Amino acid sequence: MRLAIKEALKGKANTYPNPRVGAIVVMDGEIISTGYHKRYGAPHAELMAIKKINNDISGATLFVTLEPCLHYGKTNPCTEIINPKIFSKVVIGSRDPNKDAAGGMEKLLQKGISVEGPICENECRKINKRFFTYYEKKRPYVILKIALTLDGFIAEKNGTSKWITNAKSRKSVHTLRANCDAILVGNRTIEYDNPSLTSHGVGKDPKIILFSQNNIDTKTKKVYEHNPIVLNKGENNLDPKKNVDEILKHLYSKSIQTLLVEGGGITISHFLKADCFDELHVYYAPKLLGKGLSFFHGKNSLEQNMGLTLKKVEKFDNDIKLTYYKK
Ligand code: AOF
Ligand code: ZN
Repeated sequence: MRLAIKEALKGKANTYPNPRVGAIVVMDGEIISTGYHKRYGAPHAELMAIKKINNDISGATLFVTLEPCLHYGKTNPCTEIINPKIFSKVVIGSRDPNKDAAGGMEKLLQKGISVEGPICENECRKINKRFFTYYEKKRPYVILKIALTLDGFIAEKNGTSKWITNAKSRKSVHTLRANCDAILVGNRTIEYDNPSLTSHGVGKDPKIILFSQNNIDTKTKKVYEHNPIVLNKGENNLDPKKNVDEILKHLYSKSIQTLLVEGGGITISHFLKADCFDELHVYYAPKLLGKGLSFFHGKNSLEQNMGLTLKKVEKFDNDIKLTYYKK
């Protein structure tokens, strides 16, 4: 199964919003074929591995990182191509959380194939974190991104924030945007910064979501060229948890699998206070302000454990980026 995971990883970010899936065919203890899902809309991993084997064999085992699908989607169900004359066993790494496609395990049993697993489940789930979060929690996978001076400010007191981080850091943000379905900011960010919120040609542009405290009259701003969705805080204004839950429910219904929250402090703080996010990306630039707009508007104590694990440290010339995962 670990080799099947290695296969799956070859799909990189190209399979998104579909999962990365790998498959391996074993016969008499030897690997006779491998396959992976190459890109969104392309044949599934199972077909990629099965099409390369000789149809005269029998008693083979198929290892696949995700339960084979049972639905007619962009391809025929994978359960249809797993022939009991060839395969006596299928070992799966994880069950499919997508209700439209799930149920392959039972179907294979009905066909007289023995099914084992899930095995290496944590590893198999880890390679598709966004996919599992979206289908299981029924909300987008949430990434919070913030750019800070060394003394922890997101802007000067008057709102000026151009630029805290350097061009290389900002380029990496454009790549991050291209890998997210939607980007959410508060109306102050629109007023102060007038950002485009696009991927600047790196890849596809995320859908823009404006989180508004009251009605905003910023129609002259760049984001309005991109048909943004405007969400009003409404009556949940004072309750971050309710507010965030409502936003995420709405975005789930719009099939947004990954949401990038880019600030400012009030909007990011809503997600931090609601304790509802999956990753926190912090850029630090070697600048000091002394006084400025702060990042977090809550009142935590040092005893508070935010449940963050440092996953990556990157360097962009003199800036650094810290990536934390939330438990
Ligand atoms: C994949 N690749 O290797 C496997 C998948 O959009 P469709 O019709 O290609 O179906 C996508 C669903 O099929 C996906 O969400 C997952 O539930 C299931 N299995 N998908 O893209 C694969 N095995
Ligand atoms: Zn399939």
